[in-house]
Amino acid sequence: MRNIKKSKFWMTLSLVSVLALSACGNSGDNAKGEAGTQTVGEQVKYEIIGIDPGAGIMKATAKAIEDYGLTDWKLIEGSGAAMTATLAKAIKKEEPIVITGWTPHWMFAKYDLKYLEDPKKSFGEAEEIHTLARKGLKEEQPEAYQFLENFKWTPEEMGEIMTAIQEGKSPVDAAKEWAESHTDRIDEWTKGISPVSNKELKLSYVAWDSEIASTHLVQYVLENKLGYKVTALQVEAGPMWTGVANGDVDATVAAWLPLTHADYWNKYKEQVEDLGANMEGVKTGLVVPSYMNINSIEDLKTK
Ligand code: PBE
Repeated sequence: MRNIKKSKFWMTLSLVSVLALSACGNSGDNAKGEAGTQTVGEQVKYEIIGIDPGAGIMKATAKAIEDYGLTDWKLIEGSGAAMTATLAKAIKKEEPIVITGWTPHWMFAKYDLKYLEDPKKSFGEAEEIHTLARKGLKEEQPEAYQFLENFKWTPEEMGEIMTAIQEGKSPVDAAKEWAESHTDRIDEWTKGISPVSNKELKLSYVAWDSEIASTHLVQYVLENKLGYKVTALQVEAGPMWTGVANGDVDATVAAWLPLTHADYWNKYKEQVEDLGANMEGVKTGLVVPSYMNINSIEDLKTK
């Protein structure tokens, strides 16, 4: 009872200040907000919490902002880690937040989240993660090439490694433990390939949680089953592609196609070899906590 009375008091008080503000000719959004009817945009300061600027999802989000006429909205640059930290804070306080999100990602197991519907398909449709090799790898490192060509897994499998890392395991340990408990999968990918002795191999990846998981697993298999000495270079998205295109890097398992990395693909498709999808059924988009009362990107404009 007391609480209710108290909040009535505050409501009255804030109404008074709303009136006062209106009287000053300073009503508009602010007044609307204080009366408890803020739009989603007002609630989140028109900010979409993004990740690193080279990520394809940033391009797709910029396109969504255009496609849906979200003229007041800004896309905030940061990193995958900064984005999940901001998300964790918002969820803890049950505050609204709009992020750039993708699947597979541990955040969907940890929090109750939803993708905003994307009727204009700014984030594309059936997305896949592809393995790319440099030209010449097939002839020069046929064992590694064969494994990379065989390597195909599922979002659920990757999710297991991601969750282990999120819960505190190092990426190296998480990959090792996954490999040790899924020997059937490792056997399928390496079947008939004779191990090499200490040949070097370079992989490139970006510090996205999904790619940290996949690259560490691939590194583990190459090193422990096939005798390679692997350097996994953690770089930005641009250099990840450029490295494979100019031959400095042997391969990457982190190319999101056809849409997410379309710009990189169009630039480098003649200089890389596409080994096809290592994972199907992946997705990118705008993601919000399920407690938010919106369902579509369109609602960012109208609600
Ligand atoms: N991602 C995760 C990447 C690809 C992997 C969706 C953040 C991107 O947007 O480029």
